[in-house]
Amino acid sequence: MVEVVGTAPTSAMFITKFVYRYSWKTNKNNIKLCLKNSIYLKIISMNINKLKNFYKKNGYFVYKIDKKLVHKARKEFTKVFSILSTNHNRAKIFNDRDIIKLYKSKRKDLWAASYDILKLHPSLYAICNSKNFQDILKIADIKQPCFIKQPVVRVDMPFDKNFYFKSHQDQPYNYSGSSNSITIWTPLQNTDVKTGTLKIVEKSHKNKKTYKYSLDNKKYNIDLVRELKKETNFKNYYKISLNDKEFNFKSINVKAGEVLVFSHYLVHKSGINKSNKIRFSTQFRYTDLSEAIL
Ligand SMILES: O=C(O)CCC(=O)C(=O)O
Ligand SMILES: [Fe+2]
Repeated sequence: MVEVVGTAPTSAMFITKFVYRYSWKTNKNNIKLCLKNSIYLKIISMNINKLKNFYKKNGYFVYKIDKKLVHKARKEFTKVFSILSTNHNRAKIFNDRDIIKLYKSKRKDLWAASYDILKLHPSLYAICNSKNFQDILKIADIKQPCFIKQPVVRVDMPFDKNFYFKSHQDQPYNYSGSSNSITIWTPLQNTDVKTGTLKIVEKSHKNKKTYKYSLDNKKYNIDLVRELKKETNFKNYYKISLNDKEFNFKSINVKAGEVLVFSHYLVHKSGINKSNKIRFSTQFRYTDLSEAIL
């Protein structure tokens, strides 16, 4: 059975290796949603100084980027699946339905191989090389930006919970990064509760506190950094969770052409994709070299 790893908040090297190893083997409705989400409307219309303050206080913000680049990346991604499929004498791939068909077929390995190529695709780098990203890094006060690790792509298939991330902070996975490190979560289509947008806990980045994890909600005593530093294959990271009862989660409906930027101390979790489309997203993680402990 081929095991495919969608993605992880991977940054510790061994987890990255783990992902590679296994993956090769193996106008109306929107307006309604916006109105419901008034905090969202407030953020999206803020100027840079207001956003800086909002970010300091809440640990996240939403920012507009070039929609064309986002649409292009999604198109190019579909093309990657098509090229690999036709290279192996299979049908052309035109849309999400065809990708889902490939995923469910005997040639899931072609899906996995395509997935591995996505994070290397130039269209992804066109997004993060845009002027908007420079603005974002300024708002987050990152003076000498550098990737903590290679950008990640998630391809969340409908109702596939395998790669669902329970509540966590990114910081433990990126413990060598600067304390002002950020994730720029970039969906390649509109996201909402149905598509499985990210759920975040406002202000949970405060005091740079890190929380303990638990397996199966038993005892909240797992120090994730310590586990990761052991460099043993800590494969449980998909199964562990912070104590959800401690936090008040909020879904942020991020649209295509927008990004959700958050501190590595902010508590968040995945939303499940309950739609019949694929939820593509990319995660750019930045550290500040001027503050990083390397
Ligand atoms: O996209 C998701 O569902 C989770 C992503 C995440 O936790 C992250 O990028 O840090
Ligand atoms: Fe995360």
